[in-house]
Amino acid sequence: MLVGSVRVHHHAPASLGYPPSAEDPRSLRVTVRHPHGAVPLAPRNGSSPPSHSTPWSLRVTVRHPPLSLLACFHAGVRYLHHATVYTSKAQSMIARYISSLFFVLALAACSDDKTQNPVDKSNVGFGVDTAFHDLSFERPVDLQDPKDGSNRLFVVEQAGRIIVFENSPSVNSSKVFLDIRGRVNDAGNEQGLLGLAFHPSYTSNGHFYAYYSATDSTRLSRFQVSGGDPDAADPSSEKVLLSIYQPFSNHNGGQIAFGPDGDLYIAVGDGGGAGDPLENGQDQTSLLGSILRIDVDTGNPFTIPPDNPYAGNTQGFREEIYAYGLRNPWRFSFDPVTGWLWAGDVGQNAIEEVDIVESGGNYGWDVMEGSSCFEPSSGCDQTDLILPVWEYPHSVGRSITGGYVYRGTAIPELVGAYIYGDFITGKIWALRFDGVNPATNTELIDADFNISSFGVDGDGEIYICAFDGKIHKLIPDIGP
Ligand SMILES: [Ca+2]
Ligand SMILES: [Ca+2]
Repeated sequence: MLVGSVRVHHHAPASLGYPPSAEDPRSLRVTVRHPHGAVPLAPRNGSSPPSHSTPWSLRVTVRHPPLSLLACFHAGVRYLHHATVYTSKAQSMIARYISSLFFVLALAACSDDKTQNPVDKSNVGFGVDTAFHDLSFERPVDLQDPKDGSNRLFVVEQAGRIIVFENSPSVNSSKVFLDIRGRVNDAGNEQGLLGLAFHPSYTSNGHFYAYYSATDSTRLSRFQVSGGDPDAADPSSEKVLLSIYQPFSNHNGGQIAFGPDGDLYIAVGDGGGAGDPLENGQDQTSLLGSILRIDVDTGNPFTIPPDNPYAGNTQGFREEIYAYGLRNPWRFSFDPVTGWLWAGDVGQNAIEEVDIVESGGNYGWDVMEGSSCFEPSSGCDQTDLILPVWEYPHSVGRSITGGYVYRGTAIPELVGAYIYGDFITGKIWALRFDGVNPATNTELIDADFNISSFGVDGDGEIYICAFDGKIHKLIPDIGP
């Protein structure tokens, strides 16, 4: 599975900004491609001319491009001079380049211990506090910040309302931003208005997206804020982008979020019923059991990003699919620093899992539940299946609620850790994973409420949507 890759070009454009060497046609250009874009490394001058001018490139696949590689780019750049050879010596260059790459990886992994060590609880405890004492919500299932500088938060109520209020602990009033209860089917426990995403250019275009259950399908729709009131959406502005038939009432997915690439990602469950009876998880001709990716800025109503894994395929696979083999990825998020897509995939009988989702990845369901064979129950073919970076058994929790990588400032011990929880038990954990070494997991809190979702405000602080009707906030607990 291609996640990231390294490309080496023997012609470096001047635009790289490493004068004067960058203007030298003998320079190397090295970029590390991540799923969401390229990051330039360093051009490097040669000391003798290449023997011919045939362009070449080299691509090295890197699974889970290490977090530490990003963090240590600049430190690692100086070691890339090992890659400086010429087109006439391409073979030796490749060997040397690969070894230098892994040298950089090893260096980087060693130099950024914080990405991997378990969260340190020796000096600080962790707690939750009711974030807005005077506000209560009915089955809140999502919390979003529009990133428009307005210091407002938006909470999604499952029955079909979006509530807006000032992000202040003393706030004592809220407004109904959108009420589409008449269009939303929330008859089933997992049905309703499930996800909200503001367009990255919300400030200028006023577009936001909602994912909800209709009669026998789930819909992805675009709405628009009203012309005169920033606290009121225009319910008549709905434009349906996707309508996905749901054979059962459960496993509808729900998260929608824009990635760092500006595309919209949509979590879709396997269609429901125990054990994926319709075998949607492994069926790429079905949108079910997948995370989808679409470009909402071009086309009508959208276009397929050209680098989607099945774009232009001739096998009948759905081109919207970004990754598949998922059971019910109820919540996923992007780490704004690494660009990684973290998902919590709700398990069947035994195992809850955390996945880092890659383009074209097959996350196993229902061949596997977590790292165990499911169908068949033993001896399953695991070829090309991507296993979770973390999982826990049902003795620990019974329904994972995916969260966010903490990038706030109030709790420095958690920076870079993936904060997630369990709907049933109320436990909240911090998971660290650097893309290379086994993940480490630390239980932070055993809360006494059902955790339906997490959310992040403009400061990167983490909130918890709970079925006690309150929004809670993750806080450092200095203790008695
Ligand atoms: Ca099945
Ligand atoms: Ca899986």
